[in-house]
Amino acid sequence: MDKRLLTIQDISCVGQCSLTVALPLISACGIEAGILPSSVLSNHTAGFSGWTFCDLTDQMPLILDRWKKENIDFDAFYTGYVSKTQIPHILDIMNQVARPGALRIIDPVLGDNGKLYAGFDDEFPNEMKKLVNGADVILPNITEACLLLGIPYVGSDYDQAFIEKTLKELLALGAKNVVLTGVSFEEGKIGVACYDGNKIEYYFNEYIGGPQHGTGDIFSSVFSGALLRGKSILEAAAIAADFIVETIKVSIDDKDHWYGVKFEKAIPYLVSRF
Ligand code: PXL
Repeated sequence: MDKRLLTIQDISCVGQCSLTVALPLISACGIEAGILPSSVLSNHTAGFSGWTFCDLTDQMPLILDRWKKENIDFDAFYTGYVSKTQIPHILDIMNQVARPGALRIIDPVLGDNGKLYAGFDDEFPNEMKKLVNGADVILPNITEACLLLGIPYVGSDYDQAFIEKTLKELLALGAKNVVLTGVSFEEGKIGVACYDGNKIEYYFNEYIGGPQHGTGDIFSSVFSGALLRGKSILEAAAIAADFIVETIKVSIDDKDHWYGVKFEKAIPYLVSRF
């Protein structure tokens, strides 16, 4: 049977993040994507002066009920931007409509650059730990790692020993694998650190700067698609990281396009990796 993934995150109607990137990119990886929108916003919350917000928590148990009646189930779950009250519903969904061995891929979307995203409160990181516990893979950035561990944000002031301690502490929250994004030990290089409880592996690219909004969601979407295509965690992370470089290259010269990256133009590259 072909693999089917369910992704749970918001629809930011405009902004090249969350479901508007997850659906096309998982599809481009050749994997069927079901979606469960957690909320609908006019646009994302990073850089615009305001936004509408329609919470869809009430729909979650109704949709789950329908799926159970239709025997609809999934090989993997990939969660992104959700809210505190949705976490028990998401756990329910992952328990009740999972095919045997279904993967839980959790991007603990909380914030970036040392700050929680607008609209999230200080208690949210603790709630997010309920999704982290039992995850097959978690995909935090360094801000999210610090928030989950309740430690001060380190900015770029860290060394390899800090990253390796952080990976171990994140794994101890109950995840089987950690893929930490945005890791850099030397100027001009950026990448990911992967830990499976046994070995720590790194993958780096050239750091080219440029716009970065939505690249976390792009990373997690491509990672999820590649993992379901049978790639290893390190291979999936490398494909996702390489794809981000391509999306930034096609966006970097357009200074007016500040709110996201033009991932659409790099889709042929992504397809060529499979
Ligand atoms: O890219 C993460 C994200 C997802 N969804 C919404 C956001 C953000 C980050 O700002 O605002 C609505």
